[in-house]
Order: sequence, then structure tokens, then C-alpha cells
Amino acid sequence: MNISYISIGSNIGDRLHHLKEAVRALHSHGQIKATKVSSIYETAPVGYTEQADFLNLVVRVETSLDPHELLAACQNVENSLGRVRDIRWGPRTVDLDILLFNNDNIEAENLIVPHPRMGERAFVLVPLLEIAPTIGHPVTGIPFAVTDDDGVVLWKKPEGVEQLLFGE
Ligand code: A4P
Ligand code: MG
Repeated sequence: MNISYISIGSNIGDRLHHLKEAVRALHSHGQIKATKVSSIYETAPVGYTEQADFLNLVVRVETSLDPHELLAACQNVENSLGRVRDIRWGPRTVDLDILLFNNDNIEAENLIVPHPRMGERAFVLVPLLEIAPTIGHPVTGIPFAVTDDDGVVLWKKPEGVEQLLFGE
């Protein structure tokens, strides 16, 4: 069984609904099980800054899929929730990025793991370290650490995966 951490973000429409639907859609895949989910954070946009604040979380999944199959599953979830690709780093109903996949180091054309920008992004690291406090970079072994959590505010406390998946 493989363990992967996936970052989910939304900054359009009913952001909470989009995050919940994304976690539920992943979990409803026969070969993906959501086992931990972070709190939800409200985060200032990084990259292209002329856009609304995001809600972000990180989910830990167990999966028998390989990394490319998991990426395809993530993209199916994005598409099913109405994501239209437009501006790079721009607004999105929902964006799923594979942060880590076991200790794999993948450099394919369409898939880079660990996610290349994760180490510098508080909106990724704060929720990741909440559910995996000692996790380190698979290649260097250096534990991930948040140097600056500016713009990342706890928005909703952890409800546990059951509540997120099956609650209101
Ligand atoms: N791709 C390569 N590696 C991966 C990976 N590990 N996980 C490829 C997922 N996809 C990966 O992604 C573009 C291509 O990346 C995909 O075709 C896939 O093959 P995309 O989702 O179509 O486009 P994007 O999301 O606009 O680009 P990208 O590079 O994923 O952007 P980022 O870096 O994810 O930035 N600010 C806040 N506060 N919160 C956010 O969630 N998100 C972004 C998106 C920018 N600013 C943000 C947030
Ligand atoms: Mg993306």
C-alpha cells in the first residue's frame, strides 16, 4: 500500500463545499482511502496575488494506485468539480497537488514529486505538518519546517476524516 499526501485548495464559490467534495470524491475511488485530514486554513494567494483568498487543507491517503494513476484520479476530481484551466496559479474551484508519494522522487514530464514548490509554501506546510509533524524530504531527509506562516490562518478546526467525509 502506498501513502501519499495531497494538497487541496479552492478560492472560488463555496470553497468549503469544494474541499469536502474533493476529499469525498477521492475517498469514493475504490483504490483510494482518505485516512487523515488536516484542519482547513484560510490563506492569502501566492504567485498570482490578484485573486481571492483560498481555503487549503492536506489529506493523507492510502492507495494501491501508482503515482501516475493517482494524478489522473486527482485530475478527474478537479474536472468533476468544474475546474477550468485558465490562468496559471490563478483562481480555481479546486486544485489537487500530489505533495509526496511514499519516499519516491519522480521527475516525469507531467508529474514531479515531491511537489517542487511545497518547501516554500506555508499554505502547504502548515496543514501537512499538522497531520505529519515529523515528515521530511524524501531525498534530503531534512524535516519540513515552516519558516514564515504569514497569510495562513486556521479557519476550521480538525473534524477528523469521518466528519469531513460523512458529516453535514
Ligand atoms: N504536475 C506536475 N507535478 C504535479 C504534482 N505533484 N501534482 C502537473 C499535481 N500536478 C502536477 O497543474 C499543471 C500541471 O502540473 C498538471 O498538468 C500536472 O501534470 P494544474 O493544476 O493544471 O495548474 P496549476 O495548479 O495552475 O499549476 P500548478 O503548477 O499546480 O500551480 P500550483 O503551484 O499548485 O499553484 N495560493 C494559496 N494561498 N493557496 C493555493 O492553493 N495554489 C496555487 C496553485 C497558487 N497559489 C495558491 C494556491
Ligand atoms: Mg495544480
